[in-house]
Amino acid sequence: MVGPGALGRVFAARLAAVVPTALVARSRERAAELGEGFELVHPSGRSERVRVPVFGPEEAPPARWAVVLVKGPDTEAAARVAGGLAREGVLSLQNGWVRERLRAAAGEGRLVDQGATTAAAMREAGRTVWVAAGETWLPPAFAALAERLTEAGLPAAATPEVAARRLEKLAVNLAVNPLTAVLDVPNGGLLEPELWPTVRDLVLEMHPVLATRGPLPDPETLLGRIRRVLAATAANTSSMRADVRAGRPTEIEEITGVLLAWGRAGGRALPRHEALYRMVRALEQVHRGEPLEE
Ligand code: KPL
Repeated sequence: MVGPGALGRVFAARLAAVVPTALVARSRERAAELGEGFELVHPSGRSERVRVPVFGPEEAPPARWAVVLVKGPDTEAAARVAGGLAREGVLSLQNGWVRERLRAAAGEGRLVDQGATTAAAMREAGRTVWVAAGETWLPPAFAALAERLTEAGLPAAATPEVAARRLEKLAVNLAVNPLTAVLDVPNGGLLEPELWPTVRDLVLEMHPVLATRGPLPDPETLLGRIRRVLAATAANTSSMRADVRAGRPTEIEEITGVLLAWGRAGGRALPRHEALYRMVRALEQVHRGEPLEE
């Protein structure tokens, strides 16, 4: 498991119960810290101390599969590490549209692909909180890995429909992540009557552009799915809100940046998404302590 963020830890902890699993951290120092173990709070509220082997990128042993669960800006570094370790394939389950970047960085002649997951986790007061087991979709070539994930309590399916699931996950992230980051509200806040019309406007604006990239449910069905994700993760801080608050780089490029590029390629303006893109970029700067340009 390359990427020991909240979701990476949950996946590693669960997989370790059914198959030998290790985490790969960004450095040897970080690996030593994490090797001490971490507290995992299950969706039921039960808490356990988890220890899985953790390695720095240079020490990690070869593996059958490498699963990448990093933030967008770390995609290339993680794909290079994963590509060097995995004998059978590299699968990313991270947010954002990064399939081509992963393939380019992981190296030729390997099975490298991106799936999608609605599993959710967050860090809270030093603990890793597993919010929802969700569902995970993998490309058909990763069927053996899907079986292990399901055994580990993370329901997963290897399906030819993975492209549709990836696009739908991107749509959810486009509607939820930048808005929660800019407004500084938990996911459930977007269900409030004052904010839901804005979610609807974002979906209506992006739908024609996303629909040129693959199969996508109609806007009302998509809104229904977004509503369900928001209800299931109502108390959650979205990953983009968490990144902004912590002064870390966000995934705005891999999420809204990708949509805006598709809009430009098709000659379609996306003023609402463009505005959110600019606001998140400005927030990143402010939280880094950099002055905004005149
Ligand atoms: O993927 C997510 C994220 O925060 O990145 C959602 C689905 C919005 C859950 O918080």
